Amino acid sequence: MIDSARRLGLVLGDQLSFDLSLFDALDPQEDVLLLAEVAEEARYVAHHPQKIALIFSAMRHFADALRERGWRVIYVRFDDPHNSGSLPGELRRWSDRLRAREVHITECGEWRLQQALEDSGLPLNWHEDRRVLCSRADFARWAAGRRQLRMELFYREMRRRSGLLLEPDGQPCGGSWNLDAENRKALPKGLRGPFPARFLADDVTREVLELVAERFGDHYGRLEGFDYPVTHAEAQALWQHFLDFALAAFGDYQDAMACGEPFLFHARISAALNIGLLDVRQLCADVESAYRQGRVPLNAAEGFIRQLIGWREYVRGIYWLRMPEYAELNAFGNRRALPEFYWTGATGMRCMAEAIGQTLELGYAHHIQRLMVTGNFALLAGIAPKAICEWYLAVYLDAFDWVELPNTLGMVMHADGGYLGSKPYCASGRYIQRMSDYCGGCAYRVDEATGPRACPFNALYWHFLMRHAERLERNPRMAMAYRNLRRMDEVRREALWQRGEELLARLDAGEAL
Ligand code: DLZ
Ligand code: SF4
Repeated sequence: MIDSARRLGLVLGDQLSFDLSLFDALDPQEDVLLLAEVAEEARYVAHHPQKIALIFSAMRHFADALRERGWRVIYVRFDDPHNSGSLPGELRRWSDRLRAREVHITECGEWRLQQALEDSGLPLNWHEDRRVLCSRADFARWAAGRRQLRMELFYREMRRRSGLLLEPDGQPCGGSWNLDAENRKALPKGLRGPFPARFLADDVTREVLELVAERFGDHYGRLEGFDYPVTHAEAQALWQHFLDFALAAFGDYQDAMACGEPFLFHARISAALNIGLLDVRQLCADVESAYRQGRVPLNAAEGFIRQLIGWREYVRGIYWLRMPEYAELNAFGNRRALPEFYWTGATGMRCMAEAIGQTLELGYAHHIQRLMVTGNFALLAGIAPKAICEWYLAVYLDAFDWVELPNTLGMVMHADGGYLGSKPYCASGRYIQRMSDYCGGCAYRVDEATGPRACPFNALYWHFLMRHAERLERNPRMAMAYRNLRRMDEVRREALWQRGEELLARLDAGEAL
């Protein structure tokens, strides 16, 4: 029975790391750590049931592991009758009850929660989250005085700072910083990803699964089949599986998509990484040694490291630099509601049905499915940024606002007007056809742009270009697209516009496409 503490330290559901800076400030003998399952975190969006199961189970396992390491831990379960339902509420309840003189916490990933804690009036001592390579202050220093923030420049800086994949003279291994152009091979027919690593539920997870089934049955997404790693050891096993069986091909097929292949050569570690079960420095070091030992090609190693120390750190930096006003941006003035089929997968567009279907089943889709299928559709269809951002935040197991918001609002929707990405990632059905085997079995025809059977991505793509010409036409990276548009005769342009209008009207009428 823990009845008093000098200091109370709060560990959040995405801070399940043994090297949290918070632990340095506390003393296992005299101080107490608090972890709490609370309704406010579980319900602020309708998280995928597997996401709640992952976080609750990983939190329970982590609390046990901390106790084994000698910490005094208070763990508040979701169905505890005294549970106040919020993290500020639990902090107040326990700091009063234990008569704690100080409350300590590692900085939050999400602005929303950080604000709620700051507004709580509790005497908080904040600690930097050193699990990220680039702190908020570091990023602000890098960004200061720059007219444009470009991922590429940030990434080079991070490569230099971390020393990853550098030659002794400081130049990048292989002579170029970014091998993105070598990450875009289409999947050869019949090539399949390795058999996925699966993790069976233990007693702790089984109890959590029962709780989630009972209390979150109203959230979209399937709970059955949950097989994610929930401990550090399991996450490490998933990582090792990727190093052994997938990394070598990851480079070539990073952007490929195939029916019935939700993971291909992707690591599926983002959820474990984002809640703290894996360490970004260790992952990068492992990938670098795989390359140096000749086990994987450079395009795989560089492509993977770019995602971690480039994109991931870059979006986190932008998030903390620009919140809270970033969340309100809507450069195209989009207002359209999110179509119902995002929550059900019931659409004749096979690419969308595949990406959404696996999302509901697994809480996972890889970056090109998110960017170029569900994201591209939302961009072309003019969905309100808040609605599509909320969808991504809810349905993906790895989604936390700091990573989801800039990726969706900035990169997918271009709603920040080009702050994060220099051009919108808009594409017609042709891109999806090139990168996947989806189009073959689709109800629509990818080589048609008008008429009732024409692939909706085609007319919506041209409609998007036409309706936003004023904003986009002068963007040099869009020049080719607008040249193609201008080359069309007026009748063709009009037919595309009409087909686009018809598709958008059907969406507005609540019809599935
Ligand atoms: C996502 C999530 C969920 C579903 N539940 C909890 C919870 O019950 N307790 C908790 O501490 N954290 C949870 N989380 C993660 C938090 O939402 C996450 O730590 C913050 O959003 C990061 O600022
Ligand atoms: Fe998607 Fe169009 Fe291909 Fe169908 S034809 S799978 S809608 S890109």
